[in-house]
Amino acid sequence: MFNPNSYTLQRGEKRLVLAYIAIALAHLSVGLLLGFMQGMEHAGIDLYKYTFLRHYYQGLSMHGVFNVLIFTTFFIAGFLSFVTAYSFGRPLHSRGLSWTTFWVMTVGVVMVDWALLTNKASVLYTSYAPLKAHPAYYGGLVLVVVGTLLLLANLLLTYLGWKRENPGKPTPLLAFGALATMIMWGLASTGIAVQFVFMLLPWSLGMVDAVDPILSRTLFWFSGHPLVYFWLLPAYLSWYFLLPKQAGGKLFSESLARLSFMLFIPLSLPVGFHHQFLDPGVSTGYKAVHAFITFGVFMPSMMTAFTVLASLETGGRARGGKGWLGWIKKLPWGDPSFTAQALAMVLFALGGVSGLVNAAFTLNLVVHNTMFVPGHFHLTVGTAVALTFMAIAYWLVPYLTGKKLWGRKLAVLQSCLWFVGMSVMSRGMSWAGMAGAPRRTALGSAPYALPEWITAFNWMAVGGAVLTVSGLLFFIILGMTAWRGKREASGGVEVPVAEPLIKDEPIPAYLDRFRPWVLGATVLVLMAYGPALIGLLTAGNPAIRGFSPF
Ligand code: HAS
Repeated sequence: MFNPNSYTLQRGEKRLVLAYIAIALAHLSVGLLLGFMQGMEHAGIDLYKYTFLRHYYQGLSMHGVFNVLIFTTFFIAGFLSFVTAYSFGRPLHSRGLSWTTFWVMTVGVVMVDWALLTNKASVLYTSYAPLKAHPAYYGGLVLVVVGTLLLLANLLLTYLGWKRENPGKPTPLLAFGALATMIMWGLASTGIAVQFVFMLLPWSLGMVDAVDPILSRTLFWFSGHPLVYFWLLPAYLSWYFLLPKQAGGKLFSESLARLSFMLFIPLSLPVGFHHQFLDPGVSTGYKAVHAFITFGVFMPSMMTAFTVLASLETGGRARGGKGWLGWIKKLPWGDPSFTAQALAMVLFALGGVSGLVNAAFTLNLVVHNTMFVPGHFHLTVGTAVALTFMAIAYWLVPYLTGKKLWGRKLAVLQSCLWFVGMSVMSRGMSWAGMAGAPRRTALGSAPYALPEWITAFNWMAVGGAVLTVSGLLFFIILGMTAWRGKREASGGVEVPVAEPLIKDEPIPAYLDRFRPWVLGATVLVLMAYGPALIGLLTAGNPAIRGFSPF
């Protein structure tokens, strides 16, 4: 159901969203610079010696945690709080809970930052045992996850309040997308909750002597794969429910959009073993089940490709586009928020293809733990998600600050540079990976580097340099917007809520009720993980004492 409304967020609500975004972007800025240093290291130029960082692995740990854990989670918390309040036309259920959530997450981030900056948590973002970090690192990450669960509680309470007053009405689309994302994540987070609270934290505090690395990795990937959809779904929310309006068109199909979000709830979870195809201790049968379901979770993304493209076509045609492809030219390429998202989608299509390579049981043998995998995820989280969040910032920051976006043309250039830089860098990564170059390795100083890797590494360095320029431009534009942006009511922007093409399309109840999908997810998880987990728990695998790389 289309639910246009003119709810204006209160000053305090805007401040909260801005605070989340500020912390997210502060971490992204450092994360991007560290990425540049990594690219240079692979090309043989060691910049770490000019900084206070001890080594490549400290920089890599910070790069991963800052970009994919902190930037994403804080941006998502702010953005989903915003769209939920906006589309329900009311503040979130509890202001106290909203601020408590923010402070719990912020205290967590301060602990994580301290541990990383002091080289006490150089264990890379996957926190694999037997690498052991300082307890502040694990404790801080637990607080960040607790914060996301508090946010879920607040969104659910707001939803229930709205439902009581609007019986029988379908949930407004923006809030629906936010709830589906958070419900999926609420279920998914149980894996790392158990891993961190009952294994890694007591182990790093010295309360237990040793941990089972395979069990620990299995719990991590139980949450780790759905985590990528926790990053992706807010971008999908923008592509489905906001971008068509920015293109001058309509949402092609409300039912398809709802079905796609709902499918992510059961299908995101039972796929974690596709990260462990090469791990011992997990039966081939269960790995095959997870591989099969991975091809299932590919489907809602294919539905998204179809629906979003069709929605953009309605925009291009409404703007006078003719012929099979002529409508593409008519899209608003001068709008940085549109252009950034359209380019993010183009690269995401390639990210999807490389995901299929990873997911194929046999091809995974060739690419696992090689540079091919970073090639994949810089197209997905590094572009589909990060560039879309930048695009959202281009209208959301002006809306929240009441300052018009500074340097619109420069912002279009920034999006194009990101596209070019990432195309070149991820091409270099995939190429190097297929030639056997390992990932997560200080390759610049590796004596075994093969001559055939060199050209690919140079592609990575050139792409990384272009990306760094794009990142700097992004921060200059937002900084100038805050400092010199012309004051205007709501920053001169309107929240671009797209209207469905078919007005008042009847929505089947199963596309508006979360309960059956949560039940389906629980059953699937029990089937796909239950016996494998029991096997791991009872196998008596040797627990390993671990060591701290600091
Ligand atoms: Fe992945 C590893 C499989 C999606 C992130 N993935 C990773 C890692 C990360 C990551 C971070 O099966 C590394 C983890 C680590 O550190 O070890 N991934 C998949 C599959 C998908 C997938 C099948 N991944 C993502 C997303 C991520 C992400 C999304 C972040 C946001 N991934 C794997 C596997 C591994 C893996 C294995 C383990 C590898 C190993 O061995 O370690 C699918 O969900 C992808 C579906 C995507 C599509 C594309 C749809 C396209 C759309 C755009 C259409 C628009 C167009 C343009 C064409 C089907 C929606 C229109 C524009 C106009 C203007 C006209």
